[in-house]
Amino acid sequence: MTVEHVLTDDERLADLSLEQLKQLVGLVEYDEHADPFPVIGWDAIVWIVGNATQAARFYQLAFGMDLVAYSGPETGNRDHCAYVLRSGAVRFVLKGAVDPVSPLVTHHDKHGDGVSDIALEVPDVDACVAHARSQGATILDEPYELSDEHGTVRLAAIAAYGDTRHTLVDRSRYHGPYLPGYVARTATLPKRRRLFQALDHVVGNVELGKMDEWVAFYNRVMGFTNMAEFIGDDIATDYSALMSKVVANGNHRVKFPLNEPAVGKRKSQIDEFLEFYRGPGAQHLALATNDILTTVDRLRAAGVEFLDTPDSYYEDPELRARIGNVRVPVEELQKRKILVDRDEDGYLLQIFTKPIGDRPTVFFEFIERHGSLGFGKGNFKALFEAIEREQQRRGNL
Ligand code: TYF
Ligand code: FE
Repeated sequence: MTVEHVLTDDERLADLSLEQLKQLVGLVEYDEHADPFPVIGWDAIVWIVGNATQAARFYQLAFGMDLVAYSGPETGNRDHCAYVLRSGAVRFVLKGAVDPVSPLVTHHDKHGDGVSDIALEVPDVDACVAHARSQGATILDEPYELSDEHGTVRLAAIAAYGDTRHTLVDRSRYHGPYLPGYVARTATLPKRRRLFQALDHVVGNVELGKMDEWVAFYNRVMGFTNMAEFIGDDIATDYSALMSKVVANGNHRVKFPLNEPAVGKRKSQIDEFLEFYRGPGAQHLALATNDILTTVDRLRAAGVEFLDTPDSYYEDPELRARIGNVRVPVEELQKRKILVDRDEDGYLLQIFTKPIGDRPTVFFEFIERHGSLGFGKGNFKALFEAIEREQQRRGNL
């Protein structure tokens, strides 16, 4: 039996239709009743940063996100400031320590700015935790509840790669702006255009030899299945970069590519991440947009820097023939350094930022899907060469 898709509250709030969402991130139908660990979708990406007050401004001013909630000393939270931002169905929570002995200080000291929690919305927290425990997962927080005048949320947390965690959230009985402890807060900024509508995938970098272990973790503990795309030894040794496999939840809203470094002649980009993040962690977040040209123009105008793509990429006759016709002339993509990939199902447009913080660690991808359910495998050579040029400029290659 297949279950019809339904939109999550966040997607409905963002005025997305099911058709739009299918196009944006690629959804599939599946039998939820056979799923040992049902996941509705993303709940939030929680960041720990050195200065949440300034980072929140950056994501509002440059990424066009909206401030929706806040927690901090003014609301009785003496440990840290936390800003909740939205763009379409995407929710970021930016946390920065106020108390000099906050546990957030330890996390930031080790990792720099980064993702601490990839939180997922689930219909039954207890069932997920029971299954995870039976499969040997580390339960970081046993199921617990938080309540305020807006209702009750049930949560738990399990450990993922490195210091990354998955908080599991049942917010079906809650109607507040984020979680109990947060107050609704908006900012009076000029009206900005929404630059992305949904989160497409979050990539994890793990140590050499650990990729298959983490794929098995997501298979066993969270019932995720493997997607077709993978990067094996062939690409790894040719481009000295990485090996990669992708797992997804039942409906494919949540997709996790997992990378490990390849042993090549040079220092892999994944080794550089592992060195500067001091261990495994979230490498990039792919944000889905239905107008990547405008998104890139606005981001560039706000000072966001992207990886460069040489003109030879667009002039390559083999690539031209392979990608065929896309919705705009290739020159429009070339002007903006946007990459194209095509597979049996359709095509996708994508572009990658440089690392967004001080350390050469986490960065963003913007992606516009037109049928393709892949991750841009055809672009790996051009992309990895661009990443290696940056690595060289940083003196890490
Ligand atoms: O998510 C992916 O798999 C693609 C490809 O350092 C990719 O976006 C993989 C590794 C990387 C950059 C992009
Ligand atoms: Fe990606």
